[in-house]
Amino acid sequence: MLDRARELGSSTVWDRYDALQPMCGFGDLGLCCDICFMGPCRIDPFGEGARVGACGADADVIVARNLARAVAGGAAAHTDHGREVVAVLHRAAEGSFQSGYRLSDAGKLRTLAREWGIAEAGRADRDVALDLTHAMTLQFGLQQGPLQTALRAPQPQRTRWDAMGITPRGIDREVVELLHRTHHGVESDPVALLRAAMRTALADGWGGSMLATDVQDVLFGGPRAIRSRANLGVLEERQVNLLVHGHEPTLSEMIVAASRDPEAIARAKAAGADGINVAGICCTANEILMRQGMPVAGNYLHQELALLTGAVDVMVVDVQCVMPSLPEVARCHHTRIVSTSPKARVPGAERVEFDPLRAKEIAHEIVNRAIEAYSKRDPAAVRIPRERMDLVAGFTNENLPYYMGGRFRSGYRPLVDAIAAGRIRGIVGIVGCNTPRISQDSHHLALVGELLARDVLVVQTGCAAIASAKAGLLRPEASLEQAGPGLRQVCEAVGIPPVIHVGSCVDNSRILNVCTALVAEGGIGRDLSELPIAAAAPEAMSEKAITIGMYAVASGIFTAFLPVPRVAGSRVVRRYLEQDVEQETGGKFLFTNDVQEASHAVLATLDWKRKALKLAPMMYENGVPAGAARTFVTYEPPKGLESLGCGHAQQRSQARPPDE
Ligand code: XCC
Repeated sequence: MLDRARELGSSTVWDRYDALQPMCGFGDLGLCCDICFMGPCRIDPFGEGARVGACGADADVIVARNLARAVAGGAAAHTDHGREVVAVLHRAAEGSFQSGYRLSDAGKLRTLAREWGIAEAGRADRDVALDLTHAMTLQFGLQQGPLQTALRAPQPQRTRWDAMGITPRGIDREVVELLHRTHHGVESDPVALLRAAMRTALADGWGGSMLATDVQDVLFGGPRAIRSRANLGVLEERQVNLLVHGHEPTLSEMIVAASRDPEAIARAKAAGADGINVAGICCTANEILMRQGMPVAGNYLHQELALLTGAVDVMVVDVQCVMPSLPEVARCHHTRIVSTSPKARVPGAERVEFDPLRAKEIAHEIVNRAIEAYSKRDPAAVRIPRERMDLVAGFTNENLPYYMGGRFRSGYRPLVDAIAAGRIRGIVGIVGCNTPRISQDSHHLALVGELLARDVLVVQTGCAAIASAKAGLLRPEASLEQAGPGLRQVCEAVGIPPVIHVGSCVDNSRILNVCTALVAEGGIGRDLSELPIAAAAPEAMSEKAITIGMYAVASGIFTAFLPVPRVAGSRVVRRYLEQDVEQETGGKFLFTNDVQEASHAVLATLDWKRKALKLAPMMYENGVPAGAARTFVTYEPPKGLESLGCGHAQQRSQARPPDE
């Protein structure tokens, strides 16, 4: 597809990334502060440059503040998504579900109502939904907590949060307070800032994201294991191809329904197509995959490549991870980009503004545009790569017990027994994005492959799950090809893939719920921090990724994060997040650019947790090679920005003042 881009004279994210080299070394280390307008101040605590900003902020404060702002941004994105879907369910219930939305999982609605203390027995679904969504809406403006869904966390973890003062008090409150504390001249203690960032992240993972998952299940149905396909080869040469991209399923679910309408199909046929093919990119793809089995065209770095095929008639985008370059790339062909969210306009794209009360009508309008566009497609310009892979997705914390234990032994006991007996080493959640800084999917696949071979069950969401999907790791047969002997036995016995796809990025909340259920099952840890589990974001790109990492660490989970985020400029920040925080939350980060180091550290963590729990030795000798894992983090300061190859520092030293 990159060759095709060159033929078409189009540039992609990789070209733009290359054109930006060398990137700012100060920024990369987290040492550029643009929080007030005295700056931007770029400081160089390791070399001969300024050691503090104009206000006196040193490297530790600047790095912590920048990181905390990223966490606030990520939490705002996820939790605002949660707010949106709660509002859609509420308005749908107010209008007695005339708008086209319906209650697809009344069972989950009632389970949630009981959890939230809302009367449900003998009441109509609509009334229960109204009360539940009202209570959920209040969680965003809550001032003193508790967040209802955060009460799901095991008590020992919540006790740690209380002791640290990081129990989230309200979803919006934590985002706002973090932005306040990072404003010029407020919080100057880097560790206090990092703790505040964890509190905000917890309001996302155990708050806004968890609400999003729950409400989406109620509205669109709790997922079940479902077959589908992934990669650019899911585009169909002889069908209208409508790609949905972004994050929120409120419109994309309606588009799927509209594409199945016999009248729309007849119109597509009248335009010369064989049918209508709806597929997705990024997390909107994951949402409609999980519930509807719609194919996935790719993860984050595939968004432009899909357009270059010339086979996409309409790409409809909502929020998050949508490159502003899309209309420009789409110009090579007949492809129409349609932006829809009131929060996200894309210059150069067509506009159909989403309104939940007219969702059905809007979905039909978009399908019609795709049919119209199809008739303008140039078949000679179409190049669809043949690659596409079968997959099974649709796992959740609610249905895994059934798939693991079967109808008569449904529960987490079989999984817990397999871990305790040393058949499965542990469970690792691998999540997050792609980035042009890393060859696409290479870290994901290296890490997943290494862990599977060592009997680790992998649970995935987001673009990480799509990377595995494209590589065939979401097929049950993958356990024969890639899993170690213990994991293979379990996967074969119950018929699941060795990599479990649990949904979109907000569905990381499902992973937290699985871990909580494992604690409740008993026998492999009384707290999340004791479980033989870990997390990784091997190709992190977005602010949401660091927010997810923060709530994983705050939840007691060891988390490998690659590439190193902008923390390298501060020893205090690195020492706290990679070492000291473990005393407080039970979890910690490993920041590295080396995927093998990440896999060794993850394996060593699982083995260490197993040993502490006195679990049986692993049945098969396939652990991390002795001495391979880094057991402690060293904090060698960089030797000055010049020696780091910092392009801007070099440019600065060579540059002449403007008046010369
Ligand atoms: Fe990252 Fe979350 Fe975006 Fe994919 S879509 S690039 S945030 S993994 Ni969720």
